Formats: sequence, structure tokens, C-alpha cells
Amino acid sequence: MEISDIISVSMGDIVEQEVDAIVNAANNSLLGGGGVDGAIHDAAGPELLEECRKLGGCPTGEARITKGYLLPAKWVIHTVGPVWNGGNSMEDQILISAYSNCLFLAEKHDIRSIAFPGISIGAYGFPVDRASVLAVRTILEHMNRPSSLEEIRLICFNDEAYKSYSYALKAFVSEIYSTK
Ligand code: AR6
Repeated sequence: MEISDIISVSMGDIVEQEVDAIVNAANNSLLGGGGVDGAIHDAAGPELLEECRKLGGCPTGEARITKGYLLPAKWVIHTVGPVWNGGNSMEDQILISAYSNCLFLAEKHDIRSIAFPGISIGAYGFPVDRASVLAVRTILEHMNRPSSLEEIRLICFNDEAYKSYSYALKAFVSEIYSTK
């Protein structure tokens, strides 16, 4: 399968995605919040919070998995992105780890399809253009190895994010094809 058949960027609401797993841009407590985190907890129902309580939080850059409860997705992979602090506090490396750890955890559960939101680009203030390049590059590099994943969706909630992630994907994919 070509990489351009595996990864896509689209506008949408992550809670509606019919995939094996959706990714939550959570905080260290894993006990819910605003943004995409709030939307996922609202749509999944209170059992999600109950399971999250048992996890005892999640360090920044790592990932944890729960069931999806009332969501169409069977699983929720919770990760905690970096809070943007000017760019010299390991923000790039932490964002890369967040995406990588989600992908490894998905493979551990034999997950075939996954949808990501723009981790850290909302309340956590990571510049969208920079985040989109890191997200796309991390996913493409990861998919150079054998994987259970056959479909990876990047779900954008506004035009700015959509333009940025689409541009990054197009640029990396054309670079891959031009060097083949
Ligand atoms: N579907 C897809 N994307 C969404 C949705 C949705 N339903 N809702 C928002 N977004 P944010 P962060 C987009 O702030 O920056 C929470 O309170 C949103 O427009 O949700 O990682 C957590 O508990 C933005 O582009 O996540 C943490 O405390 C992107 O998702 C903190 O926010 C991420 O925005 C995490 O901040």
C-alpha cells in the first residue's frame, strides 16, 4: 500500500470517526478537560472517566489506552502533548514522543485505523505550522516499518489547522515520491 493511501487529512469531529481508535489530547490527570478532551468524554459517557481514574494519570509525551464506550471507536488512546513555552523546553521532542507513543500503543493492540486531533495546537498553544510538520513527519517515519495500521486520519477542527496539516502532508509525500 502507498503511504498516500494510508494517511489523510480532513475536517471533522473526532468523536464521530468510525475507526478502531481515536486519540485524545488530554492533560496529565486524564480526568477530562476542555477542547477535544471534553468532547471525547461527553460523547463516550461517564464510564470513560471511571476507567481513566484507575490509570493514575499520564506523564507528558506518553500515552494510555482505554475503551471507547459510547463512541463509534472501540478504543481511546490518551496522550499528553507539550504546553508551548517558546520552543526551548523540549516541546518538539515531546510532541514527537506523543505521536510515536500513540502509534506504538495502537500496534500493541493490533489497531488498524486511528484518528488523531491536532495535539497541543489548542489550549496548549503549540504553533500550528510547526506542529503539523512534526506530526506528519513522525507518522511517515513510523510507517516505514511494518505496522498493524492501515489507516491514519488527521482530523482538523478549523480551517487554519486543515490548511496546515494538508500542506505538510502534501509536501512530505511529494518529497518521498520525488526521491523514489
Ligand atoms: N474534534 C477534533 N478536533 C477538535 C475537537 C473535536 N471534537 N475539539 C477541539 N478540537 P485542545 P491541546 C481541536 O485544546 O492543545 C484540554 O482541556 C482544537 O480546535 O483540545 O492539546 C485538555 O484537558 C485544536 O485544533 O488540546 C488539556 O488540558 C485541537 O483539537 C488541554 O486542553 C487541540 O486542542 C490540551 O490542549
